[in-house]
Amino acid sequence: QEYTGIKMRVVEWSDLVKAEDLEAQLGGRTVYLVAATLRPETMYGQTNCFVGPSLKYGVFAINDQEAFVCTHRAARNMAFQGITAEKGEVKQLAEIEGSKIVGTKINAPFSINPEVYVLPMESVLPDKGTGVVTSVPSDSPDDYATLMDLRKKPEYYHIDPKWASIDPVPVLYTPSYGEMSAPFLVKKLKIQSAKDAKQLAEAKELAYKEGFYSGTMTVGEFKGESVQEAKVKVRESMIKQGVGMAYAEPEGLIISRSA
Ligand code: ZZB
Repeated sequence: QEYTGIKMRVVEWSDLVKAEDLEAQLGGRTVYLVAATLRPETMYGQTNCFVGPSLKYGVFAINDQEAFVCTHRAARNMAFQGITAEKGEVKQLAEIEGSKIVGTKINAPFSINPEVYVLPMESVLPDKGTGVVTSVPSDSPDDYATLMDLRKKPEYYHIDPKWASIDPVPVLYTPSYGEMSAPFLVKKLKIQSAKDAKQLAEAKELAYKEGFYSGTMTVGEFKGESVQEAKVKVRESMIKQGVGMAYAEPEGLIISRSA
């Protein structure tokens, strides 16, 4: 899989991370949460970012200036893809539990809402992408369903309601589902919560297909262009501006997908 890695700079750590006193271990580096996405053209609609609350994340030195927060597995992949200063070398500066990262304020590149918060998502897979998922609730049914769950029960999820307060932002139009595919499909398939995994998988498939083949951008630099065209252009633009990078997942290593 060829993902786009999105660099989400830490603006302010959560209280729990602050309490850990990480600074000394970071050597003055700027820290980014790195999210892996297949939909760079939707980045205008980021409203938050997700981590798995029970997953372990590392802070990895990429060079002397920058450090990335992601899973160890992703850091290792990056080390072999020319992303780190030294090939094959994984330099972990610190370890943080996902639940502690929740509440961190980060920058969301290209988003209409440039500052967003990190929220918990139980369904984040540890062996896919970077373990960090940027959230676009207008076009990702999983993101929309999770955001609605969090808003319904903030105490239960140990979040400040403010962190989940940014509403979905329309970024593209499709003839079948209008300007917000995810809320439309969640309603249509009668999805009640993020736990309805089967229907969510179906909604995701439908949203992907319709967006890719029939979507038109309604915001951003490539407004009016097809999603198919914009996808490549937004990606290139993010890479050029230093807020995105190519990140590949080695094929055939996803054991759970084998026949
Ligand atoms: C932003 C985005 C916007 C995404 C959208 C999707 C959609 P796939 O097709 O199954 O490979 N993702 C990335 N890493 C993880 C992870 N570790 N655990 C759970 N989800 C993860 O899915 C790729 C997408 O799954 C990625 O693209 C990411 O969410 C999420 F409008 O990034 B996406 C219809 C989908 N729309």
